Amino acid sequence: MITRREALSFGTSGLLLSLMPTLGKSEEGHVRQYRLEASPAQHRFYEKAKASDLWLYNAQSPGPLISAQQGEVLDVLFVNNLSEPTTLHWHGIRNLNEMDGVPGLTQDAVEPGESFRYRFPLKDAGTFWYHAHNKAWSQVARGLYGPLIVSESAHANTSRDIVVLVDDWRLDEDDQIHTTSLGSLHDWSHGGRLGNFLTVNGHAEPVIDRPEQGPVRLRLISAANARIMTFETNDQRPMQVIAVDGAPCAPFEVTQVTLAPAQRVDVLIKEADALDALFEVSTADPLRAATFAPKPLGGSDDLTFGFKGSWYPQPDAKQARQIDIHMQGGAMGNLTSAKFDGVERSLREIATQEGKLWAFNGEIGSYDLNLAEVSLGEIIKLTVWNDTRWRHAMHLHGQHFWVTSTEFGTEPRALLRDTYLMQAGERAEFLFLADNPGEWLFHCHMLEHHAAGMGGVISVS
Ligand SMILES: [Cu+2]
Repeated sequence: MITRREALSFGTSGLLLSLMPTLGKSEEGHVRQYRLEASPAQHRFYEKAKASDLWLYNAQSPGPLISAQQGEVLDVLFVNNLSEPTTLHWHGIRNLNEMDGVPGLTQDAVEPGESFRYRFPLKDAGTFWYHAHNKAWSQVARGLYGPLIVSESAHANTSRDIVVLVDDWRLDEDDQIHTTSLGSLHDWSHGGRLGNFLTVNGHAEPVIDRPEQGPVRLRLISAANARIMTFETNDQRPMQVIAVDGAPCAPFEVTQVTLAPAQRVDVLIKEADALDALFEVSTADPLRAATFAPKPLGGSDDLTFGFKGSWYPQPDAKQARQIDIHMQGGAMGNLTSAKFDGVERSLREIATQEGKLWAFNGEIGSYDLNLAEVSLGEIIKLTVWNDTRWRHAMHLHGQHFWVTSTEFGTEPRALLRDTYLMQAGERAEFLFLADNPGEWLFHCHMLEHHAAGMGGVISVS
């Protein structure tokens, strides 16, 4: 922890540091250092746009690309220049619990003017992202997120490796964040805050450089609050899925990729010269998300796309301890009453008086809702039943889980994920070896659903 006075003494020169990550060495190995500063900042979503007042990391949308190598230690000095407390969560990282960034559970929120040093080893290579985790439904909607790429070997961010970070913003007619609808009970009880303005890497319909020929890897990341988006390339060209939520998988071919909030999918496109555009096709009016333009390769031309196995094997389900999670609530649901702060009340009353309306096992979720006490080394099977009328992007902190589903077609496929999109009425099993000690949040990543009660804690000790 860094005190306020020390943080201030960094002054503005620290801003320059943030542009130039430094690489030091310690007994833990190489240390990759960054500085991230959360502040109100203006940003233009397209060339002639009005300046939008956002909350950003280092005044950039998205926040700066943090890139590091597997086995390194990531060391981020975080400074909060906002007018309210915040934290940073490193989504998908098998993190140290005290670095997970959940205020009130794994750390105290970082107060305005204060700093916090996040420092943790990077065990896995893959596509991750970081975002605010305090009042995330408001702070992420205002722009507090950025990409985190961990490469397997030498720096992978070559021109054959393209980050495509998508978001849907809810803007008013002056291109400002629609703030009066933040906290809307209608959004919270239905599908969450859906935006009306699509960006890729912080811009509307950007032109993205791609290699003139040969393969290219797109690292698709969704920073949307709640919208589920589907992408395809021009002419619905085949894409090979090579990693899901950061974790490499045996490659398979698709023509569309659906991304729920917080999910990542890495696709390999074998012939970059045929890649002209990316479209978002989840609505009746397909949108051009980005255009690709050829550019001669500079720097490294390395290609390391070979599948060498997943991060870790699927544990034996027969050995697993089953933990049932019954999801209920929301609009048009079957939940009439639930426990809130230990007291059973009607859902209508809890919704109107407390702004809460989603429950796990009959209880409105919070950091006090303990879903399970798990022993370190136990194999766990979360049997999750989405008994609501809505889809939910269920996210487990601290470890990935195996889930077998037909999300990518008709054949069941087992994938290692950290965020799984559950269809209404779906039952799914999340299988994992609980080898990371700590208090881990399990919640819906439709950020309004989490805020309205869809979250609980799994303790591993
Ligand atoms: Cu949800």
